[in-house]
Amino acid sequence: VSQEMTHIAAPTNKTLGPCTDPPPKLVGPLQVEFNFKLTLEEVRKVISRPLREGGRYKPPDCIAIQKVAIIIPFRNRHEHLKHWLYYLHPILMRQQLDYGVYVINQDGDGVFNRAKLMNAGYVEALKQYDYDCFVFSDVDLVPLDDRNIYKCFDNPRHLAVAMDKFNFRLPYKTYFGGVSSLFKDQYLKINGFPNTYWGWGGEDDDIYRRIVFRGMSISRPDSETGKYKMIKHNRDLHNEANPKNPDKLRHTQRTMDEDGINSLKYTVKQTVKDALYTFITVDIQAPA
Ligand code: UDH
Repeated sequence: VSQEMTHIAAPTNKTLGPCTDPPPKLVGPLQVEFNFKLTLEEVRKVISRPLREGGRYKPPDCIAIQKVAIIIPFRNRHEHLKHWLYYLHPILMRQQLDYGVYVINQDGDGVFNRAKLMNAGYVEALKQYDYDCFVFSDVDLVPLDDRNIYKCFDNPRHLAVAMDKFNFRLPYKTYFGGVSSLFKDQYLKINGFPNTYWGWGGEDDDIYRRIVFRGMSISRPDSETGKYKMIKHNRDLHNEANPKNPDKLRHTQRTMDEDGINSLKYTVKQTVKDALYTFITVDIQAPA
C-alpha cells in the first residue's frame, strides 16, 4: 500500500533546467507613466496570480540564476508603492528571477534613515529565505528597460544610472543612489550599510566609499539600459537634508568597521504578508 501511495504522490513534473541567460521574454524599452490612480486591489487583480504570499515568485519552467530579495526603504509612500508593484512585478517575472519583495516601513514619526532600513531589510529577508542577492530600491523608481536585470554581478551594481530627473545621466561619477544590488558576500565585505545617516543625504556616498575601500569597483548598465523614471514628489516630512551627513563621509574608512550590519539594532513591530509584498514595520530607534 505504501508503495502505491508513494507512486501516486510522486511529482509528475520533469526536473527543471537552469533559466537561460539572458532571459528569453524580455522586451527592452518600456512605456511607463504615473498619471493614473489605481487601488491596491486593482493591482492585486492584475498582478498577483503567479505570486505566492508575501510577494514571492519563482519561474515555473526553469531554475532561476539567483535568489533575489528586493528591499524597499519606506514610510508613507503608499501611492508610489502601488505604481512600483504594478510595473516591477511583471518585469521581475520576465527576468525569471526567484525573488521576494520586502517593504521595510519605518515606525513612528522620527527622522528617516534610508540606509538603516535597508540593513534591517537584509536581515529580515534572510529570515524568510536563503537569498544570495539583495537589490535595494527606492519606492519611486521604475526602470524604463527590462534588460536592466535586478540581479547581482561580479562587483556591486548600480542600476539607476540614467534617471529622468538627472537628464538620463549620472549626476556625478561616483553616484550610487536609487537602485543598487549586492551579493551577500559583497554586502558583508563592506559591513553592510551605515546606520548613522539620519535624514536626507550622504548614505549612498558612504556606501560607494565602503565598496571602494574594500577593493571592489562598481558595475553599471549602459545609459540606455539603465534609464529610470522617478515618480515626482515633494520632500517628505521628517527627512530634511542633514547638514552633518556630508562631513561624516570624510571618516567612512575609519567608521565603516564599527557602523554597519555588525552594530545594527532595531525591533520588528509587525510583519504583514500581502499578496504583492511583505510589509515589515521596524522601530529603528530614530531621534525625534
Ligand atoms: N522614503 C520614504 N518615505 C520618506 C522618505 C523616504 O519611503 O518619508 C524612501 C522612499 O523609498 C524614497 C527613498 O526613501 O524613494 C529616498 O528618499 P527621497 O525620495 O526623499 O530621496 P530623493 O533624493 O528626493 O529621491 C529628495 C527630495 C526631492 C524633493 C524634490 C522637490 N522637487
